[in-house]
Amino acid sequence: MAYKTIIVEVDDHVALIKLNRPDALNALNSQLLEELGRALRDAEANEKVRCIVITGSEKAFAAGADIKEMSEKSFVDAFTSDLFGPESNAIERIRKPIIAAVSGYALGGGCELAMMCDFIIASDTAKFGQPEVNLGVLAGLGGTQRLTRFVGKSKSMEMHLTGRFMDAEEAERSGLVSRVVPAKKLMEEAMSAAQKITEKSLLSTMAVKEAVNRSYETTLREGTLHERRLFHALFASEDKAEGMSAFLDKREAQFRDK
Ligand code: CO8
Repeated sequence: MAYKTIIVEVDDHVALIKLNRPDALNALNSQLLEELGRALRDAEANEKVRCIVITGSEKAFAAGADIKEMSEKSFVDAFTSDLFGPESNAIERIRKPIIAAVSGYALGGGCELAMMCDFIIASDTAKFGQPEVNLGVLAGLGGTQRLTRFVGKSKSMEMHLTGRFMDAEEAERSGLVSRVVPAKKLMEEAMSAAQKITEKSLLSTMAVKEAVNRSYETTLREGTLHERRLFHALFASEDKAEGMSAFLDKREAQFRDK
């Protein structure tokens, strides 16, 4: 289906979603968010797709929610339409692994979108920030919650209260991104990580995503129990038998997601 604000390519079991509003530094307007949600749902439903990569341009992953569009909304509009609620739920519901490949600005909703992905690979030009305070508001897509879990209270508070940007080196040091790569190699590295994920059993990678995300929602005891039950459940899969036999036979496993 045709998209106007994103470009979607599916190749080698990876769905690559490129945010594409170059004139507005990929600001997230309602059309882009609707199209992104649709593309994610399509990728989730497409049996060929085993991993998703979301990226932007060299200059901007996304410079936040579209300020022009938001400026026209009242409290009543935002509250009654639950502004950004459905979009946020649509991304959270995706069970296949999602990588954010971030170059340039990832600000406000852009930083929050990157944090909603399962991990972030950043180019050395990346800049993260939650500058909503400069607009008289605050983060609205989970930024106060997720950034705090990633980097701790002190740094999160400072970022949200002052609106300052964090460069890629600081983002890696603080645990916001999994690693930093040279800008020219960003897509190669992100696609290579995605490719590695596609070679695993989808049953395992979906279980990993579910279990790691559970660590944010529950106690250590409940989280480890949940992990163990998923571990036990995978013993019922053909892929568990194949993975373990392949190791013992000293050959590559051929997973079939069964
Ligand atoms: N919304 C709309 N348009 C934008 C946005 C934005 N967030 N960011 C940049 N643009 C537009 C500019 O208006 C400009 O358009 P034009 O050429 O027509 O004037 C074009 O993109 C290029 O931008 P600049 O000329 O400003 O480029 P610079 O290189 O000088 O500056 C910056 C780059 C520093 C990124 C600057 O553009 C900037 O500060 N942007 C705003 C960043 C910001 O405040 N983001 C937070 C927005 S609020 C938010 O995200 C709330 C989250 C709530 C949930 C979101 C769910 C999706």
